[in-house]
Amino acid sequence: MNKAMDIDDWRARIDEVDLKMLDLLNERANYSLEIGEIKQRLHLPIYVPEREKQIYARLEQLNNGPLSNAAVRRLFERIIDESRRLESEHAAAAATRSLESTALTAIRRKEQ
Ligand code: PRE
Repeated sequence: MNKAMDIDDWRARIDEVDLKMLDLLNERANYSLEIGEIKQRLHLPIYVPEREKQIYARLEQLNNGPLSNAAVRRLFERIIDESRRLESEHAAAAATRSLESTALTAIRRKEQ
């Protein structure tokens, strides 16, 4: 009984942390979308391996465990992978919108 209550307490704490992480992950994703828009304007590539290496090196230096550096790296590889995916999806959506608007303008001109 006590054990079960203990587990529930820890699970409640995990739920709280998960919620904070969810907010932070979405905050991070929003920042990467901002970067993605700047990159689009400047025609820069989405994937910047040197920056990713820098992020892993910094986090590995700051890591106090119990997660191993390899585990931290794996987690952030997933996060950054999703960040790149989001930037690509937004870039593709923006390119589609721009194409559609160019096509619409051409059609309207023809109709005049
Ligand atoms: C980010 C994503 C993709 C890049 O390869 C490097 C880093 C990241 O999620 O941290 C952000 C980003 O686009 C950038 O810093 O250039």
